[in-house]
Amino acid sequence: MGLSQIKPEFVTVLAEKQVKSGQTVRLECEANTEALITMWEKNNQRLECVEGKHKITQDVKRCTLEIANAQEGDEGNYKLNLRNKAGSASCSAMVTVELNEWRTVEWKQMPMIENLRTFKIGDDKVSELRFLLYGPVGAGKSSVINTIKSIFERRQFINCLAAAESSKSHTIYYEKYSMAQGKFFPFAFNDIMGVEKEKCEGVLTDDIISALKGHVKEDYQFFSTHPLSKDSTYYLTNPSLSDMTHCLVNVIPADKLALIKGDFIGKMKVVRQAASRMGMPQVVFLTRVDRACPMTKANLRDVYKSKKMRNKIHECSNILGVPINCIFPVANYHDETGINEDINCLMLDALTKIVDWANDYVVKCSNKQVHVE
Ligand SMILES: Nc1nc2c(ncn2[C@@H]2O[C@H](COP(=O)(O)OP(=O)(O)OP(=O)(O)O)[C@@H](O)[C@H]2O)c(=O)[nH]1
Ligand SMILES: [Mg+2]
Repeated sequence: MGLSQIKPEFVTVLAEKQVKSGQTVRLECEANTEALITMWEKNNQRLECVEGKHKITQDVKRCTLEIANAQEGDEGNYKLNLRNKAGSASCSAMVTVELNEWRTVEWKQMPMIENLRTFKIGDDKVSELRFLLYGPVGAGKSSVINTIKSIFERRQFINCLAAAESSKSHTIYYEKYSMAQGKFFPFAFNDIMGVEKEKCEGVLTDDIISALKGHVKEDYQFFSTHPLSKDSTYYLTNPSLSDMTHCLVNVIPADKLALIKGDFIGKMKVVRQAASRMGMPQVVFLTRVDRACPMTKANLRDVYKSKKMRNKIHECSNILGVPINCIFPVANYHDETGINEDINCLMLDALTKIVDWANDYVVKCSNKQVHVE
């Protein structure tokens, strides 16, 4: 029997490839016989060879496909079909191309901590920059506060009660968590009741807007049934710039983006419009990244290399209408007992930016006040 009559089989098969963007992918395998007709496919379609990009070679029984300068578009399932008069065989492999890091983070915490420690607010009358955390129930608002406080205290902080998973908000009081240690770290975070899916539950939009304007006193208990009344002892009639929120932080769980819709987005838009009218900076902390992306869970430093996270950030931007550069994926302490520098750095990177933006807002407002006086 001539060689060409042997039914083709693979002696070695194509192997899955994961390469960095720009690298050359080399797919190769060996058949049991020569003089074969070969055909390469990509995603079940005949591969259209592009000069300078694809190079197909056949050296006796060895078949090779090289893909130069791999880019995202080169990803896919590559299949090699072998054929002769005696029969056919095929094998395939996935090619994935890692993204180049599309945002960089300084993975050293001390320079960022030092920078925040010595931060000077642009108006002497404002002792703390105030951030209001706002978002769905169980988004990780309280956990963000615990994580930031843990960074500054250099030990795990759990006073801001984070809850087990539930559909009802665990946080119901308006509480302020100051980061200040003496005159250092002049930042405060207000924890607030979560927004629930149902119309009549969770924090009311009017109350959030009152909190942005500085009308809500600490320890006020939120009610889903009625907003804070102007007659209440918890209503601050003439808030100063220090009482106001200086940056609205929308906290959104990356692993539950699909659940954020309808009524809920409507509520968030009203709040965001109110903040926009005040000229207040607004950002998104995209939490629970470890639950949303296995690559990020395996190594937090890959968060800006992960396509999944990039897609989540784009999806979040589309849903909420917040620009991409105002969306920060963050990880919170949740099951760790020790301090983790990567968790700290990702949070500090976001914090460093929002502190500057909140300070710009304070300076803008205090200039306006001076102008009016
Ligand atoms: N895996 C993981 N879990 C997180 C992360 N952040 C928060 N969690 C968990 O998510 C759950 C809800 O977190 P909370 O901080 O209580 O959320 P919240 O937004 O304050 O919730 P309410 O006050 O009830 O509205 C808790 O079980 C946290 O441990 C994170 O980055 N990764
Ligand atoms: Mg909470």
